[in-house]
Amino acid sequence: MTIYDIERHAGELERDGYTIIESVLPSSEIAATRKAIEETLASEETVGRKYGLQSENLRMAFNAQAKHPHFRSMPVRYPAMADVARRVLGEDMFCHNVTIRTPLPSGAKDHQKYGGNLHADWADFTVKPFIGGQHFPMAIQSVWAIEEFTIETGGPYLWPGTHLSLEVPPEEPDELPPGWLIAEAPAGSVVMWDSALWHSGGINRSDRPRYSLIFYFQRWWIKGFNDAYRFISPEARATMTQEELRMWGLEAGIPPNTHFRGMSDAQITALTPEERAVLNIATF
Ligand SMILES: O=C(O)CCC(=O)C(=O)O
Repeated sequence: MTIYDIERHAGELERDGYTIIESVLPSSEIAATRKAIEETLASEETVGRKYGLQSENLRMAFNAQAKHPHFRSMPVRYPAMADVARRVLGEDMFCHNVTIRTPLPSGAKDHQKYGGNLHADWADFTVKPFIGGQHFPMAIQSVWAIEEFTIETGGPYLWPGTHLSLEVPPEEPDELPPGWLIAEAPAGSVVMWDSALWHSGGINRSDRPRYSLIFYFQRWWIKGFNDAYRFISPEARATMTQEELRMWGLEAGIPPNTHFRGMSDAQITALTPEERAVLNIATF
């Protein structure tokens, strides 16, 4: 089993704003993930095309954790990325969303807000509150390479160090600002960056889709833009392990400071609905 140097990756993330963890996924996992991506994209193709989520240049699906069981368990089965995120964002961080992002080999991209434009992720809470002060990491984007990332396939453009600039990048500049690199890595690797880092999607000039999954880790106390509880059906939730429920923010990773803090899972499960309500354990 590969042992990852979590401290080194967390240190790079804090210093440079990004880190690359190479060859995390075995080839069998890459093949199974491509299949799950294709199935999910195919099932939404009609609506996705109608509303611009799928085009001749790009195929995307948000909240894939709610759409296919394969994606829900990935950050638990391959824990290095969550370990790095925990080291930077705290033990109680959680995964807010996984997006399927598949730039197609058309040699072009849509310069729209689907990762094609220069941006920092969710600058309203990752950059703007800190302007005039000091950077504080609020969230981490992790792009899992389900196809190799090269200049040809369209690895992401990153601007190292810009997470500390306390600036939101210009959205549609005529020319890209200097200082970028293209993140290259073998299939099965993961590129992680501080959500405040300036970045942009690359252009796929190869002959195959650039499959990727984008898992977004954030601090527990940020509400974010979706509610995983209402996306993942009760039937799907019932099949998830405790660790998966915590990973997706469906259960607190750190127990709240209330009456049931000292109780075991078995004791909590045995409580009546009335007792749960009195003890402030969510009943719905
Ligand atoms: O897919 C990529 O290479 C970039 C994705 C991106 O810009 C984002 O997730 O914010």
